[in-house]
Amino acid sequence: MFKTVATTPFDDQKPGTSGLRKKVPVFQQPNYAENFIQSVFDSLEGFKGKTLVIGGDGRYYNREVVQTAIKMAAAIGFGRVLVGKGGILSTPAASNVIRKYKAFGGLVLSASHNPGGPTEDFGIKYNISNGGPAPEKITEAIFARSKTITQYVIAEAPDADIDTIGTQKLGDMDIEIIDPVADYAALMEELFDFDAIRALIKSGFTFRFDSMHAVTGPYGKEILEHRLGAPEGTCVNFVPLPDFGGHHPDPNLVYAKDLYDLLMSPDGPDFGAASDGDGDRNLIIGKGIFITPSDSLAMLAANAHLAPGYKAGLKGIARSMPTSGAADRVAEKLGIGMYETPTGWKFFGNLLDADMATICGEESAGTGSNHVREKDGLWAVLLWLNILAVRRISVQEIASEHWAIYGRNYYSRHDYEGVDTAAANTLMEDLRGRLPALPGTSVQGLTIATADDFAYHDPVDKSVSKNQGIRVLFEGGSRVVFRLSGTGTTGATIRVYVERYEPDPKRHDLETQGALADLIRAAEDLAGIKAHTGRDKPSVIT
Ligand code: VG1
Ligand code: CO
Repeated sequence: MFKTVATTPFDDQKPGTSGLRKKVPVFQQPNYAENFIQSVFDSLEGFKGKTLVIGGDGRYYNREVVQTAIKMAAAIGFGRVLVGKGGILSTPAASNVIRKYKAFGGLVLSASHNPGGPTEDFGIKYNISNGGPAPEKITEAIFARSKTITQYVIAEAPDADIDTIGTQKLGDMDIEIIDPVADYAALMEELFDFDAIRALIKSGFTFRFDSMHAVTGPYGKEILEHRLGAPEGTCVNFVPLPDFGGHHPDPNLVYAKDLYDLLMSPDGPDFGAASDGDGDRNLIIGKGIFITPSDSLAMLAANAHLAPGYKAGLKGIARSMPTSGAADRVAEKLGIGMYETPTGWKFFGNLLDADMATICGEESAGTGSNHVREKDGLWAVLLWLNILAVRRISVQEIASEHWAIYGRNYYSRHDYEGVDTAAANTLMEDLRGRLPALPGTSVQGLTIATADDFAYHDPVDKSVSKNQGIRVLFEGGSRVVFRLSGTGTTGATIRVYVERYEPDPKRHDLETQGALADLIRAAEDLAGIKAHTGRDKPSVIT
């Protein structure tokens, strides 16, 4: 019942920041998904008879690749696959299932916040037994294997019934179809004070959770409306669609503008949140105030002890390098460790496993903790709700109080999307070449203190990851960071991260772009974005 199929390598199967992401038609080429999945299996050892978790965000082509993965897992010798019903598992839910059922690993099918549909994006990511994304050592092995692969093995069998909960057999392998929401919801009930949140809602507190027609729809409905008693209508866009209704399922101020506008209107709700395609990102907006993800990380860390799951306090905080330094000040005050990692959740795994960090975050709307090994959108929403339920003050008040204590890190990211790849590479190369000469010079009246290309030395496994983003630090603590995205599928995306620290409470209510204007000009002067790319403004500002 198993067959061996001869194949030839594709040269473009290098996993990026978070797995392999390509346009659907690329994945639909004969053997393309099979080659990558076989390359994953060929890079692993000791999985015979063990469990593999399979699930995805429900985007176009999800069901087809779920079937392929099941048949290949059977052929290669896994003993059991756990598959989310309908092929659905949010990324954090998949991480939880891997951990809870002590699986060997998991295949998470998603292109996250990228659009979906027949001509849009699809992706495959492998997660290891701790529930987290495979570290670089494994992704490099997968890429190396994909370049030499000559065959793959697959079961010749009808498709499994992935829409009925229960167990089926494929050869010796068990296929267990599980409820995608139940285990995750149970974990959230352990971490958070559902009674307190219920009481908050009963008291008249109103909020909206926007799933952007992506995977958190059923999770939000079950947890927020059914278990916490939020009125129907709290969850919007909660029916997952294979093309996300034609939108970018990216919870930022551009793609979740409706939510933002609602929260800025005087008769809007008290709190608004959204999540992305695969459910690992979060957008947090209070009435009249957007909380940047970097600030959200800092505010959650400062208040996390108010939730039952974190009442013992935090061991440490970790953030990606481009994320603002707001959380660093919280760590300093709490007297706990602070770790700065490259972009991408895979770098947090070791710190979480070693119990050096409890909460982690990225400026790209990713926050999470040691409860799983992925960032977790709904978790962040629930932690905010738990804090609001205990403190009974507004989001605005939490933010103002936080800035008064710690100072404010004004922060913004400017993305130049779909730029010519060669031009983007030249821009980075040019800038890299000029780094040694920058310290001591001035740009837009700002004196450069240091300039480097970030390299990470993992304190746990001692691995080194180089070229993780160019950072230019100015005297006084402001900085600009430049890096190329590793998740896009069309051309290159240049990300420019801009940050200014403002200790003076009298200057905590400035408009963000204005507060950063000289740094934004400095970034242009330093990198020559217009000269290299022809773009005179970013395509997305977050
Ligand atoms: C982006 C974000 C990064 C995040 C990654 C995956 O990567 O910047 O912080 O971890 O997406 O998130 P890049 O390389 O494009 O900057 V998700 O929600 O797309 O899995
Ligand atoms: Co995501």
